[in-house]
Amino acid sequence: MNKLAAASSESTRASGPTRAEHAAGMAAYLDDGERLAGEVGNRGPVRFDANGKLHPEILAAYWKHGFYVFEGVVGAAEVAALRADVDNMLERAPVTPGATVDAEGRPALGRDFARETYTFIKPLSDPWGGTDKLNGRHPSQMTQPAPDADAPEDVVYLMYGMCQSMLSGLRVYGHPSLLAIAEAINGTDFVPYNDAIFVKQPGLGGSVAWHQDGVTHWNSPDWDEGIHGFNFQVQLYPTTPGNCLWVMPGTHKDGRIDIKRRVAENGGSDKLPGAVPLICQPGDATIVNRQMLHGSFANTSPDLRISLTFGFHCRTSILGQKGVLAVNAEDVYDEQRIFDRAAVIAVAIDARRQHFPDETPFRYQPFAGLEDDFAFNDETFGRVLRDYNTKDLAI
Ligand SMILES: O=C(O)CCC(=O)C(=O)O
Repeated sequence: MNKLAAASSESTRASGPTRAEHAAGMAAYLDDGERLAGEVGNRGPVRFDANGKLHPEILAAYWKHGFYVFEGVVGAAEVAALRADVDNMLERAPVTPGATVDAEGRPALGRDFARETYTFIKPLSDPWGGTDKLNGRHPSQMTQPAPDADAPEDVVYLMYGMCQSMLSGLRVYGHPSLLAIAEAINGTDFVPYNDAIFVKQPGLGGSVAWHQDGVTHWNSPDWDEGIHGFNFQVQLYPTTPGNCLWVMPGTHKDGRIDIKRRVAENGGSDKLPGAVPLICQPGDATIVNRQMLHGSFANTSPDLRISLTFGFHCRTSILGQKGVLAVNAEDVYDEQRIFDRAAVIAVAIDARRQHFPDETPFRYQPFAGLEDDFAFNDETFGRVLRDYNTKDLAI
């Protein structure tokens, strides 16, 4: 029995322009964004220095623009395994929001997990913009095109808990290059945030209204450009200007932005000038500073996007904070809570080591010497991985 929330649809059916009208109305903006993205650059393969640390040029480029596109981080075979596991999660979703069985009549995935696995929305809708959901951090609603007549009533928007529901998801969480990037940005004692899989089906996927992710530290005397951490997105399919995440370069330095006003000053249009699309190939991984202004449009394009999204923080940003964006708002992030959630990284590294024996595993400093206690096996699945996402460290 699900203790926290039944899967219900988070939005109401949209009635804006048709899908085709929306796509046509986006075309010039998408072209402009693609051109601007080419000018900014900030992409390439991951590179390390002689000491095995992320190359300082990449780090400097990340801190300058607030994002980076790492090309070809995850290999083709691993992407294929991730796609298969994501397909399985999608097939095993409740057949309708709140149902206990999937479309085949089998028990839906995650009905015995403590935290709901799926968020459903109405096709092409914006579930959060202009609402007070998620601390009201999406103040302005995006255009909500009307879906085609044959669109389903509800579509999966997000899936949670990839480290317990997808073996390939657990393994990618322990990817040595990704963890080395996290360490370079947030220090050797970095800690996890959460994970979510964004599902943007062609002609159905909803938007994510313009927002900044962080909610806790905007007025902190210790505020800096990295205090709210960053998110990875590992892309399983090519991403295009029409379906991808858009970011406003440099805005991680700007403090809290009046998004409502920006949209108003743009004539009420969500096509904000200056933003760039994060165009990727399968296996590319992006990093986006959680203080950046970012968002994505309803997917009226013909292309599927699946983005495995997971973030990391500096330990100092988390320790002693309360769980504003967490499942339980009263949670306090003490040493034990951080240790318990960070243990997922240690188990993920071992799951990866077992699967890719020729790869050099990442050494996660907070668990150095504790590797035997956090090897991947049935016992740690129960002790560490099961319902790990009730312990997310969200700020
Ligand atoms: O991928 C998307 O469309 C939205 C991602 C996002 O908003 C986030 O990672 O904070």
